[in-house]
Amino acid sequence: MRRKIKPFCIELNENWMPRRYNKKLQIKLSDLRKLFCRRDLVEEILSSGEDPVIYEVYQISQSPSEGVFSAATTVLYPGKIGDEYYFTKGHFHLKEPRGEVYIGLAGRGLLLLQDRNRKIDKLSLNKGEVAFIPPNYAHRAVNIGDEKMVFLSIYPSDAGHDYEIIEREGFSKIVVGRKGKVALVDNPK
Ligand code: S6P
Ligand code: ZN
Repeated sequence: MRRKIKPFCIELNENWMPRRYNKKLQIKLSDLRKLFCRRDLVEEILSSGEDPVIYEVYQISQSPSEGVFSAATTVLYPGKIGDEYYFTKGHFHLKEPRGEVYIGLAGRGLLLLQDRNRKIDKLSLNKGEVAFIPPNYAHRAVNIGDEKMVFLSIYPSDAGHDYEIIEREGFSKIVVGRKGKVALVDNPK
């Protein structure tokens, strides 16, 4: 028989961090070295001894059962490598069909969505905006502002994460800031 899961509530503090979480992940530039377009600049920064934190994830994970949700607060710092804005790795969900909801809590951001045919969509993910990610779309958040971008994600706890395709192929578009404007351009890689 399936174990009964009790309802529960977790408070977010004034910085939108959950007061209780199971796991905290800290992703640094060295973890994303293959993903930024200007790998030469990444290696230059790393070889100078710096390895800036790009984002942190505070996960409220539940057991991977059908119908159960997990959630996470992500704090994505502002910055660029060359003219490419800082982003999260991005992933497909392993299990189909599993969608997700992102809720913008602070800052200015975009959500890049890529389907299995590498077709790109983009959604705005500023403070106060709620983005619905359909199943079968890889998703990546991009901070296009000067402040921390914070969002809450809510996803089926049995979704799983497939990072491999994105690590191998990247997204077909990247988000850059050029001459004061935010633009989506073809990934030159
Ligand atoms: C999980 C959800 C988010 C991300 C987080 C970090 O399905 O999409 O909690 O895990 O924003 O992004 P990534 O791509 O490194 O997992
Ligand atoms: Zn996801």
